[in-house]
Amino acid sequence: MARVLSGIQPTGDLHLGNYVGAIRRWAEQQAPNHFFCIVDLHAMTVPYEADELRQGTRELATWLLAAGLDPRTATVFVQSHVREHTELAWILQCVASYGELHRMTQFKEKGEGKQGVSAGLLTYPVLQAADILLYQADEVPIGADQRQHLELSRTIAERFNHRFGETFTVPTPTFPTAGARVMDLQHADRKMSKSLPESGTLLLSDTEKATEKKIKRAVTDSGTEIRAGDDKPGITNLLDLLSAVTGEDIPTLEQRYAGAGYGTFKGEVAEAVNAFLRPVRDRRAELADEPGTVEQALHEGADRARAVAAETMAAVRDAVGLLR
Ligand code: ATP
Ligand code: LTN
Repeated sequence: MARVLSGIQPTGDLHLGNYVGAIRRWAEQQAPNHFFCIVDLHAMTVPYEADELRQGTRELATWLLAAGLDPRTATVFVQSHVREHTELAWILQCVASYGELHRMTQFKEKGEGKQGVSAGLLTYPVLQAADILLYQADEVPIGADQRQHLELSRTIAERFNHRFGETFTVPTPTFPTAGARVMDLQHADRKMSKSLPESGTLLLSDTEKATEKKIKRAVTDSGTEIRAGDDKPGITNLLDLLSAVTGEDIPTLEQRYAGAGYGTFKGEVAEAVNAFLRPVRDRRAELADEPGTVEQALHEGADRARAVAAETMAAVRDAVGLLR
């Protein structure tokens, strides 16, 4: 059975894109050799507040469990709780080259033209490679935006194996078939994003009322027809969204809403999204009242992750010539 690892940063509130594009798939396919890492160390590469990081890490863990990740099945853990991540990252920094890190699009996007860019932002993808290689992951489920980072992880693994002998599994990225790119409700040409949490972003933490309001205010197109097409980006988005949450295909939905007005359609999309998120939101509210459950899950998760990570690190230390 394939070993799976993925990671998510504890930065900001989760939105429907994160859920549909990543977390839902993690939960649906979870198995005992699947690892999900809350990458708090990655969140330190850009300016942040210490209290918010701590709070965000707890919050994200709560949402992951609420979304159905079961700590009795999969391993959910916090990156900084397993020290091997930073240890391996250093060793891999001596394998990766400055040039290839400097060429990463994320570094250019988040760093270019800014003052006081951290060295951590440059070495970010090496820490990500360490996250993956420590667990000898065969598969890494990610969104399309992470393709380049995964390519670098593969390069680092291959270079290390070539130089020091077979040590790491070379990981393969996997991408979702549906919901890989949920678009912003106000800007139909831009992906829904945590960094632009405006009225076009549907947050998991929004109330049902707020969700409804955002959907009712979503941009629509001229005309009255409910159909998908390049000339109708707003309605296409809403149809995609409805399809992602109901599992019905677009032609079926187009047929159902033929002749219906935008208002009725939006009302039904809002209802479907709220119905879809209700169990997750309810479970999240329950978990908020039992912080011990989340803490316990993270504690056990770290223990399980550590056991695997320690084994890999022992082999790495020998391979690179560190004295036992
Ligand atoms: P930021 O806006 O800060 O870049 P983000 O919203 O893109 O954050 P990440 O933490 O980078 O979120 O990503 C977590 C996971 O969610 C990744 O696997 C990513 O591919 C996926 N994801 C993010 N946005 C979307 C979206 N709009 N549609 C589908 N999947 C998404
Ligand atoms: N860079 C990723 C988060 C991330 C990750 C990982 C994803 C850190 N380590 C390991 C997959 C595997 C992001 O920003 N979404």
